[in-house]
Amino acid sequence: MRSIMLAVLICAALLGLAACGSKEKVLYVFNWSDYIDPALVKQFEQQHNCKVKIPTYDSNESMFAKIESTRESFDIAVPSGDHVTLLAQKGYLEPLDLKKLSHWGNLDPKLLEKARSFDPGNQYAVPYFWGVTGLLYNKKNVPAEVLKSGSWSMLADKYFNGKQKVSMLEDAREVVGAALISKGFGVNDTSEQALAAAAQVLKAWDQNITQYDSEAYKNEVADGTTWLAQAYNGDALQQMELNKDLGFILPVEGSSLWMDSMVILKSSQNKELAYAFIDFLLEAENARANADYVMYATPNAEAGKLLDPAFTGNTLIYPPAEYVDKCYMIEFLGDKVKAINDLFEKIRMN
Ligand code: SPD
Repeated sequence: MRSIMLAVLICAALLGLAACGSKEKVLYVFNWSDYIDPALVKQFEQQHNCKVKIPTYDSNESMFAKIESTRESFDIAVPSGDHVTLLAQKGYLEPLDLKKLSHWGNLDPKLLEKARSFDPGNQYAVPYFWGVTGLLYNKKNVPAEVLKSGSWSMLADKYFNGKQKVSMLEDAREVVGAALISKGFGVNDTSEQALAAAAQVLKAWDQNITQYDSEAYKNEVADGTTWLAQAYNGDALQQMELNKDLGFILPVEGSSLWMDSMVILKSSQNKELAYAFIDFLLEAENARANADYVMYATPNAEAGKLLDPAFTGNTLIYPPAEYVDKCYMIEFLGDKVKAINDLFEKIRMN
């Protein structure tokens, strides 16, 4: 009798262990919205018998605030370069073990070098996509006459006065950056002279701006609620795929330039799965499919070889070198960023 009971107990314990072992793991990837191909996520879930949850954010600032308050909630995040530096300085990032990223070699060495400007030694960040910021418009609503300057200054065009049809991103670095560039300064210039010039421009633009927003405008430019919107290039191109009346301008004065990267949070409870996910996205064919879906420029050189030449030849995704020369990488500014944030708050709260 005693041996039967013992056998039952052992079986129950083994079954329990098996049930625990087979419990589906959940990977939390904190990402920008519209920034990953859902088919790839599904494929990874099937391959790894896990669930990938992708809570989203619409600015580096909100991503950072959330990570500060609930760090253990996420395994991977996708900050822009300046915020990679900030997260690393705060000690929130896991140093990369490149032995666990078998497809790291697919990354373009030139872009890895660029990434070292915000992540010395490529210690924490796996470049994901890079891009520029410009102006999305609806041809049905904005006459060619207004668009022809190709300049940031069209944000202040009198055509829009009193119409409540213009928006800019909810992104201090992008909004103040655009104003700085329009006055011939770089996006990282926090000198008094530069910010005073930017403040003047922003006041003029603000008369036409209805909202500072990075999400709603995507549908609103298509449906005519908004006629002209500052936009990240890939987000604009995703909308242009759906609506042939939309167009996108890279302003003649130049633009901001940024690179978003995947990082693993030190507090992640699922580091092995996080590595597997990043490595999966680094595989050339997966990186190709992802770029094709999100319409941003990939830093994955092997994926670049697989992309349609119409994609890599699209100058709104891969601007020509002479345009890139007029662009400024958004850099980490430490405490100096406060002057930019304060100016943005002052303008939008006005
Ligand atoms: N929907 C994806 C948006 C990606 C934007 N990248 C960040 C740019 C920050 N200046």
